[in-house]
Amino acid sequence: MSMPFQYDVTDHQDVQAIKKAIANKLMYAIGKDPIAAQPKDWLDATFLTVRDQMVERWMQTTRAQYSQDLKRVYYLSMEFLIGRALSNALLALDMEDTVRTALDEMGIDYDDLVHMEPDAALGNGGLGRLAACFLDSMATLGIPGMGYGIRYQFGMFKQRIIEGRQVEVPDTWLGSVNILDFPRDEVCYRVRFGGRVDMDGKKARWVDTHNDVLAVAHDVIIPGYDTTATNTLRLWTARSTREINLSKFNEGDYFSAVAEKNLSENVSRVLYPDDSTYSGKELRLRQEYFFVAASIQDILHRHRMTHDTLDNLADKVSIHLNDTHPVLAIPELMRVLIDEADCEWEKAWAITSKVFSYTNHTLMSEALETWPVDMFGHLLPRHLKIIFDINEMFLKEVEEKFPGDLALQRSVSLIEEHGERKVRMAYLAVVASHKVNGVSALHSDLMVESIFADLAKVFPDRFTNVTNGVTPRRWLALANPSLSGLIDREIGQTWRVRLNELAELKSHIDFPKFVQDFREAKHANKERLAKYVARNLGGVINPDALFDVQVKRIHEYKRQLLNVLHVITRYNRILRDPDAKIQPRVVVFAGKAASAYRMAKLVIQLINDIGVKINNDSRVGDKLKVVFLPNYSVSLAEVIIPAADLSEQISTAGTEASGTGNMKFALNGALTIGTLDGANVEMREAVGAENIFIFGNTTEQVNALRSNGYNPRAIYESNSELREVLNQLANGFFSPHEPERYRVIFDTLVNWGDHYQLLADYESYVATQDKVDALYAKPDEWAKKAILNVAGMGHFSSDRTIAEYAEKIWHTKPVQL
Ligand code: 26V
Repeated sequence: MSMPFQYDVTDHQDVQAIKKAIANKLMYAIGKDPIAAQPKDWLDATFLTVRDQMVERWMQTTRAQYSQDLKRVYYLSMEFLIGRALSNALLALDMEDTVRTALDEMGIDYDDLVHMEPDAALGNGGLGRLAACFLDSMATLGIPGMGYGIRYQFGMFKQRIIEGRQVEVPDTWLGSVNILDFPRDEVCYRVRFGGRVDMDGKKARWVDTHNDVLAVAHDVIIPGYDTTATNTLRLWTARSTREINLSKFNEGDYFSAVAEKNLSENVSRVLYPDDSTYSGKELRLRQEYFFVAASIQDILHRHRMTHDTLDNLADKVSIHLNDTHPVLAIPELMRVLIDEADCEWEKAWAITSKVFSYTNHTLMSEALETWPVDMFGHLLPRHLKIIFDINEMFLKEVEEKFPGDLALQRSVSLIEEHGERKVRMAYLAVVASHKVNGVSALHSDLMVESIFADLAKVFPDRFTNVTNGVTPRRWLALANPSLSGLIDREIGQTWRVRLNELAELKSHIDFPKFVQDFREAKHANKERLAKYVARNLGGVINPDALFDVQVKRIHEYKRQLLNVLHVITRYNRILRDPDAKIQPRVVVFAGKAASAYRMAKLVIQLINDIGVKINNDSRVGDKLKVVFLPNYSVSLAEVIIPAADLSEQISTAGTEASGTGNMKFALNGALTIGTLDGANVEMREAVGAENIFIFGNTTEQVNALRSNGYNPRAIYESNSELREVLNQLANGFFSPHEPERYRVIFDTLVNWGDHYQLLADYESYVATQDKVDALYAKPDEWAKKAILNVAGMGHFSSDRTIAEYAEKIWHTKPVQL
């Protein structure tokens, strides 16, 4: 097969060819004379050059996927936190050295250039980053997989810290030109809203819709690592069906002329609109329908290009629901099959319930989506009717299996009946999917015992576990060149695609030179982070101190506050006995708080306040520093995680579904201090209980305390070190200008029940931190345990995770290239 390329793919190693290509792009695509080009122009020119290489592979893969008529996986997600694309593409294509040299010869610094690229921050946290790791693994394994999501004009907000407080700033990541994606103006679908259901005999029709909007595709190339296999992330952007209202424009009413356009295009404007108001909530529902309606039309269109029937849809298509946000895809597929393709209900249901699978990512009740029936019916009347019909059919099935059990029927109904009637999206997902999985062994068990207990009675075989994983390409090879170079030297390079090979490092702990080199790699990463801190915050941190790191969304259940209680405890100990020998530590925090989450924002402010106090206290010096790094993101994680000695994974047992940061840290040679929560449980098995610091109550103990009466005040009264810390919060020790600032934290913990049981775990946490210090004082022993952590992370590659999904859930095979 020969195609007309600008340059041959076999030339890609050739520095001269790359130089020429970049110079050409600079002139002919960007329109800049190299003499006048700005750094951003060089970035774009380099990007375009590399993109050309990806496009060839992309087209080959697409052709092969069609000709082999493989089953495709569609991963529907409201969030994709893909981070920077250029360095990742260069790694995947093995072009980094060539491009580095080429740029160097043109007087451009490679590292400066790749770091200019803004992150595509189309997500919040774990769920969105997991989706990005999955895309990487699907491409690398050759699974014919495609992501579908929304191309938010403003993704996750940028976090600034002003006077210790989080301030949210819009992230204008799209910038002036965007060359990451290919706009597909011709791939455009109408998405309808509102209207009513018209019954024509037994046949329903959705009519009189208004505020329709167009969904236009933008394709992002997802290169596989060390393979020609290349997949697509298709992101939808909203376009008005009418550019401007000409008659209003002609009347001189310019604002109303474009108002309608703006209104309908709001659908892809922001990630997580403020849903404290009716219109905010409705916008979110609109977003969810917008992206799944476009995706379903697109999926069916692609199917019909090579098949003349929808009867075999379930053999050729798997649609995976990343949490409940895309669950409207279920009634939408039913609607299209019944109303537009004239399927009988039974047949439509048979197809639909084979096509879908669903992952639950949290047990937090506030994150379980429900929609008021009234709002739903206004926006999507036909879908509401379909959901009622599904519910009727489902409750009949329940009645047949458990005759007369009305309590069970009420409990599993898709409609919540007490108070305002609501549609339970998670239940709809369970009823319509052939498989439902949790994201760690513990979470999958808890899911079946708690939120889905009654549904599991009805569908005992439907529930399964697939433990999360992370891509070793981004999270070790890209983020940590010092360590990955060392590993290459020891065991070769193939761990990038067979992460289990890291187990070979176990025996290498007996080679003192390797242990020494490992320590030096960690030190280099700590210096890199120290430089980042100096440049961005102006503070000095000592790379010889223990780097103790907690980076993740700020949430009460993740218990950043427990970490803070320990930090203050250390501070008090230093002041009490200034001459005592203590292990110097730098405690690093980063993470965003949801803009309406008061308590989480207060915790950020507290961290910054204690930082000011402790970091400027001359009695403390290097013994303790507290750093809050603003604007946590994928790219910042790539700098922080490789520098960590200690990884804080300290959620209340039973609350963190899996965690994926925990895996990234251990893979980069940090030791974990953690509770038996989420994937920490499986990590302990993988690295050995002697190589991880586990503390605190188990899920059973947490639950027992909750049901038998938990008395945090008694703990406060009986532990003098803890009492001192909590009193300091209550009396304004860290906020002398506003002594009442942290009173609410004191009350939450001591007087209002301490829902996440920080006080219950405090003593065990502090005692375990003391053990951390003791081990750190023996650098070789510490390093050996850290190496055993790296060596034990093979299981936590997202390649393993995706292979499990492909086998157990999607039943799909890789493309042959
Ligand atoms: C819910 C909400 C509700 C309020 C508005 C903002 C918002 C944003 C996201 C969500 C869903 C959060 C679900 C989530 O991210 N779960 C995380 O998923 C990770 C991947 O499976 C897992 O490792 C984490 O433990 C889990 O918290």
